[in-house]
Amino acid sequence: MSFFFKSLSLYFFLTFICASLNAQQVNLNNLFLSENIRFNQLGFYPNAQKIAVITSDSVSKFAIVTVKENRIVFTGILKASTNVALNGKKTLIANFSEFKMPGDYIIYIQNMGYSYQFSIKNDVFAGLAKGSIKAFYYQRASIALPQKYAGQWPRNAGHPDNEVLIHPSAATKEKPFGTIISAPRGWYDAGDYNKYIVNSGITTATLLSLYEDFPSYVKNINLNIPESSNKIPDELDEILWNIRWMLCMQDQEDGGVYNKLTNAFFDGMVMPEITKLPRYVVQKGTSATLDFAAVTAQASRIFKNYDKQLPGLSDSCLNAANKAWEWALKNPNMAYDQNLMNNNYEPKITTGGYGDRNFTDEFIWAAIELYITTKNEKYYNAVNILPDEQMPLPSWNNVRLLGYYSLLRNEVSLKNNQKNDTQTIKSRLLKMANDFIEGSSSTAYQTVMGKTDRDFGWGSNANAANQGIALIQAYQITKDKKYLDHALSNLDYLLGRNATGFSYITGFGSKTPMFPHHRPSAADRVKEPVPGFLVGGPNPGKQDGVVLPSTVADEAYTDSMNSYAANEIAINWNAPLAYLVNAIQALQYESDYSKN
Ligand code: 9MR
Ligand code: 9MR
Repeated sequence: MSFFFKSLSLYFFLTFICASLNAQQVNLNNLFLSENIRFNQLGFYPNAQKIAVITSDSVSKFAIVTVKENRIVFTGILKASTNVALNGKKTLIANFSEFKMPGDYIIYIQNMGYSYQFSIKNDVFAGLAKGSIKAFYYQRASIALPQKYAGQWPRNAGHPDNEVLIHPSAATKEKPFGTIISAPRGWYDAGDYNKYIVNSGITTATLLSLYEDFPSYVKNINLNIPESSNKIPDELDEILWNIRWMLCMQDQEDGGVYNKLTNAFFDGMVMPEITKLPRYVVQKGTSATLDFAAVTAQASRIFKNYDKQLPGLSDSCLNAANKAWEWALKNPNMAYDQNLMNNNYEPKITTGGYGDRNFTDEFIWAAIELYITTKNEKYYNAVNILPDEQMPLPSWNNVRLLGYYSLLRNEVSLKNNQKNDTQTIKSRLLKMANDFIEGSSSTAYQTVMGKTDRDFGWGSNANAANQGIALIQAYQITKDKKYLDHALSNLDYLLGRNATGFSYITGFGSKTPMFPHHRPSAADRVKEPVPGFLVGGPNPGKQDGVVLPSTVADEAYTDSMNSYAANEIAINWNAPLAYLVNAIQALQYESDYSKN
């Protein structure tokens, strides 16, 4: 055949292909964006489950359409959910897991409109994985954030905290009321500028655990923070900012730890450097002291690997942990009751309480961490590690599982006595994970989060993340992929597959919170809020008195600055988000979600 004929046939062949594809193009010009199409707004790994949920019942088919040429590349039938959502209505499910081609797409639904854009690619959560940890840098007290690291959100230093008053509730013979101590650094707790040991405990431990579970992955995370060029992983550098503060919160005299470093009352919605109110450390407590012991014990074994770069730090942490433990044995029941304290002392303190009355879980956690680090069984034997069969999801006032997770991740180094307990914990954890999974694919949003309205209270989004962490622990001990799939379903929830259609993380997604209850974001005059923060999320409690668009539990959310009960940010909510998204990123190749 001559060259001419060859080209001619190629020409006809191409025309034929183009014609048939052209026929599958959609004209989006007269159509609208529809917020009724709910899915993970960042997107999907090529081989992972891909689900969108449609909050309507009058449509029947969906198509996946390329962003560039509006070409239809996949079509499917919508299926009604088996069960109704918390609002009593069924949803329609678009499952396009079979479609695996990397690219940028929208979902198109005839008679409805098109969705926000999303990507299918390897590493699809890389930006969020970093951003969720970088958020902690933005929470740093006592240091300026220059543009070089803070990008669009630079600010001056606030709260040096090098002259902090001993509050009368914390006075001792050696340190009477008015004594000045120095306790700089640390992360601001949340939308407010105070620093609370109890909440720092679970936060710091969750971030340390990310490192302990995935060290080689975490070592490669570059956060662009002032310490990025040293020889320590950036995540650990960021954690150190808080640990160095925590260490200052221990009274060297007796080992007890102050509950918090705080103003007497909340600041206005101003930048950190504006507020010059006196700062106090208040009353020591059993929760604070045991949480401190657990974190410093865990930190001690992790930083042991960096003894050269941080001489003495690991040993100091362990000494501090042991002294705290001894204090708690002598003071096993010192609750932080802010109202009671305010009856007895001036000035009255009205900032966050984090008051806890039950210390069983804190004793379990601290005993386990000290035991794992030292291998000294006196810690382990001092408490009943398995007092009952309960497996309460971690929260600031319930930290038992933090200890259990540590036992599982350090199992190889345990003695036989503890190995029996570890077996028991394993089977209870799997039961917990199976309970989470059960029925979740019959629900309206096909996520583990939100099966019942009990999932929704102050900081409900952190529940979703902590359920995800429990499922990842189940995956780690079984390598059964269903656990990881369901952990991912909760990340899908947080990023948009939910009853409000918000991706609940500032700066990550198409419809994200613009007005979080976060003082720097409110006061910095930058339009976009500081990025990488998980807001508290749906909470029908309305403790802030702000009117919500709905009383249905999973719809009880508003993107309003005044809504601190649904739209504040907090370090103990960001840490489980950071764990969840980074763990999934770390596991994407071994689980085959992504392929090299
Ligand atoms: O800003 C405070 C927020 O961080 C707390 O979570 C919340 C509940 O303790 O309180 C917020 O402060 C408010 C205070 O309680 C009442 N007056 C208005 C304050 C700012 O909105
Ligand atoms: O997260 C805390 C939540 O569980 C409590 O119900 C609530 C009221 O005590 O306080 C929340 O924590 C806030 C803390 O007290 C002050 N800083 C902001 C925290 C997040 O809203």
